[in-house]
Amino acid sequence: MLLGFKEEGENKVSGLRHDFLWGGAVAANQCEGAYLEDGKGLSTADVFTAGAVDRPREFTPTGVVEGKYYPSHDAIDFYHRYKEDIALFAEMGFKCFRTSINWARIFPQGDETEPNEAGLQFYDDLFDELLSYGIEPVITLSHYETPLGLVQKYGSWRSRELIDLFLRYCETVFTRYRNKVKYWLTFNEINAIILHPTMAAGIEVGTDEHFASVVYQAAHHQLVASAKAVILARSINPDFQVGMMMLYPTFYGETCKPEDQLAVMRALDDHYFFSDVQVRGRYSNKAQKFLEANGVSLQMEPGDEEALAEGTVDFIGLSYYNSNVASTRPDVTFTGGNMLNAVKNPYLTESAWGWAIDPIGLRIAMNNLYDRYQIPLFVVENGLGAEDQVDGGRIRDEYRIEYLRQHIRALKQAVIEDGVDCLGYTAWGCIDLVSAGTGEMKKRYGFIYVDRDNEGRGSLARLRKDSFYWYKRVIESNGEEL
Ligand code: BGP
Repeated sequence: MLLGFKEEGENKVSGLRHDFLWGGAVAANQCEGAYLEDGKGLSTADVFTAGAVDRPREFTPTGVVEGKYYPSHDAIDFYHRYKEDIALFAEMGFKCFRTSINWARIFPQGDETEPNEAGLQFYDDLFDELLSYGIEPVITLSHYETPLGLVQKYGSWRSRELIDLFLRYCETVFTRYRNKVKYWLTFNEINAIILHPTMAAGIEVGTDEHFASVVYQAAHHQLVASAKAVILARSINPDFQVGMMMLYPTFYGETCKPEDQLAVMRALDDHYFFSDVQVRGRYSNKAQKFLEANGVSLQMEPGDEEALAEGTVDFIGLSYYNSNVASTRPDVTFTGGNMLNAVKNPYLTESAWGWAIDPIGLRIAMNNLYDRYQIPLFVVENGLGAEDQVDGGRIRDEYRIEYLRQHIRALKQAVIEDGVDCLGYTAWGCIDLVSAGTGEMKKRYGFIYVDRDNEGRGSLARLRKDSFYWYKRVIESNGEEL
């Protein structure tokens, strides 16, 4: 007789790890503002205008264009208000806080030989503030914020020179914060380079260029840079834990037709392309065949393969928002999704931005990754972007609570029922911030409301939403009380 798996609660053997890292996540460019303060240079994020769900953000690589609105310039002014914000995170009981270091605060143009002390000091103060509350910083080295100087001078990650410039930056911050930061992530959603190379890597591919050759060569540079950063990190502090970070798009076949299932496999291969290198240390046979079939001949240099093999990561960070459908039909209907539009799934409801709400997809994502790689996972982004109404000072965001409740339940099932090793969970945009996809403020993810609108109006005052009190209980009970 075959024994079936039990549903949650039955024969439960254990819960989440006692040191489970509950917290929230942001990125420097989406919250800090102060875009030219204390010597900071422009980053790619500073030249993305505001857009909307039906109006793409415009990228102005020559610099800031007068008359256009760039939401990162002030964002939510975290740069000046981080103490107030961290006090609120501490009130919720955060064990960790994920943010990024904005590379252009440390090396304003990206290729200076000496770092900018004021930028380094800002992150010293920020990390000290977190540590004073016992909140562990989880730091992304590059989160969609390449210094613009590197785009203008080198063509960004098209150029191999970016590898050494990135490593100079890494060495500076690894050394400076070696006693303050333990958890590092190299590139945010490294696989997003194939979906949105401009946002992810500062690259615009011309219509006369071979898209795959440009993008996969740039990706190779990032992969080598990431591997070398891991090696460097270990030489600076062997206790560092360095992770990769990928956008995980769970795919379902539209039907049980074998061709649809093959399409699922193919769709996921696009993304495992990256994690296979970062976790296993080499391009898989399938990845090599894929490059060949697409006419890409990667320019490798001696030492690249050795670096990839040695610089494998300690854990996998993933973002998960929505699932997708693989279909072989030409006339499918599309809806929204993180970085890539998804095929509509009739079994799922969607957020106001059209992103399918699918907690089971998170359980599947975690199982797929853990079964494949057998190293710990860290869910470093998950959340619901929604418009909130302030009603007499109160924000009743039951929809957000429901989304998070269901996703945390799915995470627990992956851990408790399926045996996935998961280090922690950081809800995306724990405080309202600028949306990466659309540049809007009204697409809110936070437990903390920020009074700021799409046009940059508002007092920037912070308000606790109903979800704030809910998440506090979740953390207090280590996920038992949902
Ligand atoms: C991920 C990014 C984040 C974040 C999130 C939500 O792709 O890593 O920076 O913004 O998605 O997306 P959006 O802001 O478009 O709603």
